[in-house]
Order: sequence, then structure tokens, then C-alpha cells
Amino acid sequence: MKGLILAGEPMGLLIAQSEGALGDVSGYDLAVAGAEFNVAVGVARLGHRVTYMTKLGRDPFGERIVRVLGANDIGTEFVAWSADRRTGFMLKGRVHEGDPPIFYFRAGSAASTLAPEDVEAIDFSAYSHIHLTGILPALTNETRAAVNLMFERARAAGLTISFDPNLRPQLWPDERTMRETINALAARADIVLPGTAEGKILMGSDDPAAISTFYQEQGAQIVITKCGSAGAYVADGAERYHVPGFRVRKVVDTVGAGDGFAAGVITGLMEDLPLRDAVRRAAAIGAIQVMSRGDNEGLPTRAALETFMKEADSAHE
Ligand code: KDG
Repeated sequence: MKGLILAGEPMGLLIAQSEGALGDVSGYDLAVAGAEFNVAVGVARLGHRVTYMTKLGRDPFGERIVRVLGANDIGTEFVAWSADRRTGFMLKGRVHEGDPPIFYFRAGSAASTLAPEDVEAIDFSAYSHIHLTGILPALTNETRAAVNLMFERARAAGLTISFDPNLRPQLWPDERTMRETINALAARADIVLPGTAEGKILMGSDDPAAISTFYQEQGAQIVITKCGSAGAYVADGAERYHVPGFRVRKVVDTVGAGDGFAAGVITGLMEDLPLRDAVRRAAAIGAIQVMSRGDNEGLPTRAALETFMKEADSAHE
């Protein structure tokens, strides 16, 4: 079976060991972050073939990233080592509940030099799906051009294209460039995965029905709007419906929930599940992810996912 290809910027991730300002905590645990990286891990954990394209520096973060890719059986044939750039990294705080503070050290990173020439090396006919987000095109003009070429070549090769806006305003030169670039990319995707708060910034409304109409009028076939703990709103051209969220014991850290959600939608579609079931799986993975502190460590294996969904079903009976 053909698999998924993604491209993105993975980073070293330092997670604070205690609550408090990022500059005041006494220790950090080392992990790996990156939206597309998280999706790659989520899809691979469910047993699918995944290939991940990036550029790394020859440094401890880069070496760790390659090790984690290998441990998750993710193809590294398009991971290149930069001769003169470092791997980016970020700090993440610890909070009692909800969204932690973050701080990036990624400007000028190895991954920010990913360019159209790197995309030329890929044989897109070897894959059935591609997943891209709004983070990689935010980094530099080169990465933006690379993402545009990936869209073009993936479309020509008949891949299913999913796109998560993943707004990171601090990475863009200004809000207008962010909005226009992301909306133009979303219009070229088959499946768009915005959040309600992103809808507000990108098209002026946090109403999932309005967000769906906006992207469908631009050309996207399927729009799945993430509504946090309330689940998701699906618009697939033929019908529109709401998929409820899963109850979670405790929200430890919300980072990575959207990536887990994307992994659920993508694997559901790769397995030819009805869209409603794919989105239900997505909501389950999002719920599992918010119960763990790392950006991808909590992403479930197939067995863990099935157990979680079964337990949720029996709690409803
Ligand atoms: O979606 C989770 C990502 O935000 C995180 O892993 C780091 O890629 C990252 C980013 O740019 O914020």
C-alpha cells in the first residue's frame, strides 16, 4: 500500500519540569516537537507507511530527531543534513491545565532552508497522501516556494492533500501575508482542518458552518473544523454534521492535539473508513494527546486507540 509523505521543521523540545516562567524553572526534559513530525508519528503508530522530509543540523537535536523517526519506523530518505545550519529548538512551559507558554529558537535553522530543489527529488507517485501545514510556509520564502511546489506536484500525481492552517503568527512577517498565503494553500487542498479560533483570524468567523462554506467556495472538498473539547464539524459537500468530542480525565497539555486529530483523519481515509468514523477516530486521538505532556509521546498505538474508544463507548451505554 502507498503511504503518506509530509514535510516540516522538527525541533528539539525542552519541556519545563516545573511550573513558572520559562527563564526561572530549574530543569527541562528533552523531547522532539514539530506539527508535521507529530502527525508523522501519529500515522506511523497506527501502522501506516510514512515518509518525512526535512533538513537537520549535525547536532544533538538533529541526531535525536533521526533516532525518534527511526524508532517510529518513519522513512528518512528525504532527511538531509545541512552543512552549516543548526536544528531549531523550542522551550515549552508547564501549566496546571491547558495551553503552555512556548518560546522558539528556530530562525535560520537547517529546516528553514528547505527549497524547491529538495522537492524535485521526490517521486510523488510513490505516495497516496500528503499532509502539509501553515508552519513550513511561514519560515522563509524558500520554504514557501517548496510548499507551493509540493502542492503542485502532489496534485499532478493524484495524491489526497490534507492541510492544517496551524497558525503561528510569530513566524509570519505580518498577519495579512499569513492570512492570504494560508487561505490560498487551503483552497488547493482536498481536506482542510482549521480550528474555530483560526477561522476567526483567517476568514472573520469562528462559526464552523461559515468556515466550511468559505473554504468550500474556494475549492476545498472537505472541511473539518476542530471545536476543541466539543469535537468537530464536518462539511463534505454532500452533508454537514457534528462529531462529538471524547471525555478526558485531565487536560495536561493541549499541544499536539490538532496533530493527533489530523493523524486520525488521514489514517481513517487511508483505510477507507466512512468520513464520520475517520473524524471520530481523530477526536479520540486528540483527546488522548491532551492527556500527555510531550507533543507526540502520547499518540496511541492501534491497540491503545481501540481500548480508549471501547471504554468511551461502554461509558455511554
Ligand atoms: O502542533 C504542535 C506544534 O505546535 C509543536 O509540536 C511545535 O511545530 C511546532 C510549532 O511550530 O509550534
